[in-house]
Amino acid sequence: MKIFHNPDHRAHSGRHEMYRGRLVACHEVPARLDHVMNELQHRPMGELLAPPPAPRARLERVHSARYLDFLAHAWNEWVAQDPANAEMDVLPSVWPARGFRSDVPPDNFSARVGLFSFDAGTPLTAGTWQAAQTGAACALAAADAVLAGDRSAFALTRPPGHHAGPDFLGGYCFLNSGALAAQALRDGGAQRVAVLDVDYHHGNGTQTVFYDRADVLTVSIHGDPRTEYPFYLGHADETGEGNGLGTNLNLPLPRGTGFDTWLAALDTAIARVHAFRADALVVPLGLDSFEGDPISGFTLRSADYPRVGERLAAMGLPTVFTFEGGYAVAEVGINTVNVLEGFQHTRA
Ligand code: OKP
Ligand code: ZN
Repeated sequence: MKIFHNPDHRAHSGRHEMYRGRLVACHEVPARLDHVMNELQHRPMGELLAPPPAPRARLERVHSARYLDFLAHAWNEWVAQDPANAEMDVLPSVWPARGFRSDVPPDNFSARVGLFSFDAGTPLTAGTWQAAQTGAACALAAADAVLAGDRSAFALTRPPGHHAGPDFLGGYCFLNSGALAAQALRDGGAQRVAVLDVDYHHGNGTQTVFYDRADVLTVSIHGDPRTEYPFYLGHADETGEGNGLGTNLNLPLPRGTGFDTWLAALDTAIARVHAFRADALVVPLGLDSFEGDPISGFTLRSADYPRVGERLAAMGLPTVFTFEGGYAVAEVGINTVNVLEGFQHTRA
């Protein structure tokens, strides 16, 4: 499979995230992707390519113009407020909860940061926009490869994407790679696209992008939001709305869930994708279901991941993978390539 990697990913390197009332070191670090690249040197899975730039119009298929403008200018605005800000990351501290207006973007910069975000754990840095744009380009290039006839392609990029919505960042995510890939597949001629999100955390951004649409099925297997991030979405009773009623499936599982139960959920997810008669598949591939993940609660082992790839390959659909979470940094390369290897050696 072609692997579109993000040569600009290092430009996004957060200094800190808010956690239990303090600023702590970021989990979502450049070394994560370096470990995957390194493992791919030992176990090549396909051609490693840099993507062509992403036209703004393709980003606007998923994200609002005012959100993209905000991201493009946020760092300059932040530093313009005070040159000393260049030594700090942007984090929000005020948000419009229910009853507040979100249709009038405030002139005040901090207030605008809050308007376009949902947590204080997603630092925006000098290089975030560049890294995010090239990451989106990876997702689009992977979708284009599949549209051109490739069986599969991998958008190997960070920051991740699946928590980012039409006009908000959060959960370490800025532009939604999986949603951009799914939309690109639709725009390129796929009639029905399924997104099967296997990251430990609910793919709230992707769900929100497609919630009222019948042409894209969104399925997510994740830690139960009653106890797990992102907390406010991802319950089993969220099934879609309007035209999209019946085209969202959430499979929340309790902390401590092991591979057998997880695999049964994957089979449920796969059955739904088949029932939907999808003609292309997007897999937001998070490796934070791993037992050693420092911020997650499932207990999958490295040896389980090839079987995940096998199951996905057996679906027989043109498939775009996007790299999402996975914070056991030393193992994330092995676990990622294990999935790809299982996929590669299996035919439908
Ligand atoms: C992003 B992805 C830990 C608190 C949780 C947000 C987790 C985002 C996960 N300090 N912070 O889905 O892997
Ligand atoms: Zn995650």
